[in-house]
Amino acid sequence: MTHHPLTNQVAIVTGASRGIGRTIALHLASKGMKLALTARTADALEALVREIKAKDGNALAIPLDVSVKDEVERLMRETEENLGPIDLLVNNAGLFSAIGPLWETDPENWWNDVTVNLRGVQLTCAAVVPAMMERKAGRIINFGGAGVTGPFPFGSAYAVSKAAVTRLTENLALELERLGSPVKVFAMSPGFVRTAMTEQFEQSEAGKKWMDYMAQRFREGLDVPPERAAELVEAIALGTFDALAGRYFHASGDAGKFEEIAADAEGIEMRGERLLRLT
Ligand code: NJP
Repeated sequence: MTHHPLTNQVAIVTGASRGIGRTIALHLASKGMKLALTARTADALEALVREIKAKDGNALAIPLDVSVKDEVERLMRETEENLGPIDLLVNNAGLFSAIGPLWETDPENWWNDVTVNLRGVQLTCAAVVPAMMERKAGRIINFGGAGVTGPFPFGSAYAVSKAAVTRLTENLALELERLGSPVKVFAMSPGFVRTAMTEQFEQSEAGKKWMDYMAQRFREGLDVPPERAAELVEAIALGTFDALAGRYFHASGDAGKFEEIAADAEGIEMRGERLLRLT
C-alpha cells in the first residue's frame, strides 16, 4: 500500500454495505485509512471488511441503525476503542422509500425516510463533534441529494430531508467557527449514480410510475460512477476545501476542478455560492 497523507487516519463511513458508501470505503481503505463501516446489513459489511483486509487494509464492521441514538453512541465508542480518535465522519447512509405524491405515500414511510436521512446525521454529528472539538481536529461530510438545489416531485420526504441536512451542515459549521473550533463540516452530492436507491426508479412499481423522469437519466447515459464521490470525499478529508466549510459540493460538477475551486474560496464566499438561499 503506497503512503498517502490519510494513511492511519480513522474514518467512519455510514451506509457502507452497498452503493456509494461501499465505493467510498474501498477508496479510503486504499489510501491507508482505518475504517469503521456501518449500515444495518451485517453480512454485507463483514464481506467488505474481508475484502479490505485481503488488500492489507484495516476495517471494522459495526452494524447498526443510524437513527437510533444509543447505537450511534456505541459506534463512536467502539470506533475510538478499536481504531483510535475519529478524523473523518462520512454521513453517507440514506433512504428513499416514500415515492409518489405526498398524499399517496404512507405517512409512516414518509417520516422514516426523514428520520434516517436527517436524524441519522443529527445523531452522528452530535456524537462525534465533542471529541473532535476536544482534539481540535476532524472533518464531517454530510450527504445531500435531490431536493437541495430545487424541488424533487414525487420524492418530498427525501427532498425535505436532504435540504434540511444541507441547512444543518451550514448551521453546524458556523457554530463550530463561532466557538473557535477548527473542526470542519461539509455537504455534498455524489451526482446521479446507479445504485439500489436509483435502480428502483426502473424496477419498483412506484418508481416506474412516478420516477420515470429520473430513470430517463440512465437511458440518456447521464449517471456518473460512484468513484467521483469517493474522490471528492478524499479531497475534503485532505483539507482541500477547509476555507469553504459549511458549503455544498458536487462530485460530478466539481470533478477535475478541485484546485480551481479551492483557489477561488474568497470569491465563492463573497458571491455567497454553494449555500441554500432564497433568490
Ligand atoms: O444508496 P443505497 P446510495 N441505518 O440505497 C444504508 C445519496 N445520494 O449508495 O442499512 C444505517 O445503495 C444502507 O444499508 P442497509 C443518498 O441519499 C445518492 O445511492 O444495510 N444505514 C446502504 O448501505 C445517500 O445518502 C444519489 O440497508 C442505513 C446505504 O445506506 C447516499 O448518497 C444521488 C440505514 C444506502 O445505499 C448513498 O446512496 C444523490 C439506516 N437506518 C444523493 N438506512 C444517487 N445514488 O444517485 C439505509 O444526489 N442505510
